[in-house]
Amino acid sequence: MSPGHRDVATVGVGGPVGSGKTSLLAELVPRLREDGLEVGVIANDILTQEDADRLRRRFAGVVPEDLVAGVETGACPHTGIREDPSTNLRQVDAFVDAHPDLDVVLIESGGDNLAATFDPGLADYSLYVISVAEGDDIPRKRGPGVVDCDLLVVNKTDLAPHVGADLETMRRERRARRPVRLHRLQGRRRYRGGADPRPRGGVVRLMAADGDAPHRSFEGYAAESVPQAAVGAPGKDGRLELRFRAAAGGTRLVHDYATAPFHVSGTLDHDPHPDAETVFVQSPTGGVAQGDRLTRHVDVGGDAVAHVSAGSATKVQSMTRNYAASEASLAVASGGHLDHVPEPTILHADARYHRETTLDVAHDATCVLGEVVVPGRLARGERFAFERFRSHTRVRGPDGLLFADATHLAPGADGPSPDEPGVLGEFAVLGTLLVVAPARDAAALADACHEAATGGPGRAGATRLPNDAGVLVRALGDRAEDVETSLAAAWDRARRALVDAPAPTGRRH
Ligand SMILES: Nc1nc2c(ncn2[C@@H]2O[C@H](COP(=O)(O)OP(=O)(O)OP(=O)(O)O)[C@@H](O)[C@H]2O)c(=O)[nH]1
Ligand SMILES: [Mg+2]
Repeated sequence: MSPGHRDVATVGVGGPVGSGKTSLLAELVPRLREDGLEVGVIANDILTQEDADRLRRRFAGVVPEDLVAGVETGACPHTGIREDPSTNLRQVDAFVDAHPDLDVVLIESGGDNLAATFDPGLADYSLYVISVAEGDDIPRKRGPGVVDCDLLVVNKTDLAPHVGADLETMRRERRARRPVRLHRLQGRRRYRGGADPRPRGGVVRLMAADGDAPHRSFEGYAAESVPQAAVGAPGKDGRLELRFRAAAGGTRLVHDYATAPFHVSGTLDHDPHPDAETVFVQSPTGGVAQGDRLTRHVDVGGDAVAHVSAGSATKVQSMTRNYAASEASLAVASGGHLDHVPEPTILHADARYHRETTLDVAHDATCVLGEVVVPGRLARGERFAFERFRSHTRVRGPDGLLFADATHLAPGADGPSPDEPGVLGEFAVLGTLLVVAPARDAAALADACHEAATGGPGRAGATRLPNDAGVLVRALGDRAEDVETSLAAAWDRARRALVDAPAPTGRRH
């Protein structure tokens, strides 16, 4: 039978014994379910149902029991996935018969050697999982399993220092052929469903985001252990949750949770909007350090108006190992409004910082997102001495992605330097203000923001966002204050249009 006969995608997961195939499925499947996909899982073992039983227990309540099946190959595992895949194909058919809406079936092969590949009639796509502990020369040896897969997953990166494996070599060997993802599937907090701070998407995107590296360009850093305190240690793994709801007397902060380095000391009542609630998030530590993983969730309920800012600039400290990452997931329900306009981010020499922001807005909700990036302690003459900064923002409406915006600056790497024309040119400081308002007149809003922003000392402009989702304001300047002044003027104009009140002025400009 050819794959076209079934209306379901099949993905094979192959790899040597113990490399982490089952561990990968255990992480992947709940996320695919969260993405709204109906998933079936087949685990091939030589003589047992052990992996299938393990997965059934793990997926209890997430995947229906009859969508997790074990296939006992009874012989060399590759026989069951390549020479005679009929048992696996029958199982796929049984899944589809019982669950006609099934979207994807993941098929774990029994652990085998580097020659194992999937019959193309069985698997439309294949992932091949190897472990760092098997030696860093595996990719170079190029067995068909490694070469013919669609994605090579190099797992157990945590063991690299102990077995003397060079991750950079493993990645480089593969780069010319198939994409490679470096992973550590063990020792991470288990994903248990519900709000997932990590970004999701198709299988490949999922995997890219699933390991420690949030983006290809950070994979090399992700493999470096942090000498002073492990990733995930208290204080390095900060979490902030804020939930606002509309109440009789105006908006209320109904839930707040903060672990170091985040600190919330209550709400402020200085917003010119009569119903707004303001939270300034403080950071009692000296800034963001290597190995830090910070997540923030801000949830604004229907008709609530919230303003979240920071008490001071975020200083991203110099780094010699690993990197720092910050993820924000923001949501604004119908009729609600959020201003998320932190103080500037200052990238000290050798800083490596990844920031990921996801915003979900109801059609008639609005949000202003601000970001100012300062490339060093300018007063000390430190300018573009950081190593890498990437900020990625995705904004989704009820029907899916409205737009995405990415800034990626790597002064020390190949490619254009940030101070070249076409990048930042003669300017140092970069500011972005996203005015998200899918139900509003984007053209009028863009004109108003443009006029306001261009009155300042920096260079600024505003333009409509894709899908008429709102307005993007960019400002460039020599000093943070110049850029902040332009953005504050645009923010003020936008806020008057969106919620009929000026922007708060509690910030230094
Ligand atoms: N140190 C470390 N151990 C891991 C990692 N991922 C998985 N393991 C462990 O490696 C062992 C094998 O993992 P499995 O997921 O069962 O591997 P598998 O490829 O499914 O194994 P077979 O199905 O038996 O071929 C288990 O003890 C896992 O807990 C990792 O990233 N780091
Ligand atoms: Mg297994």
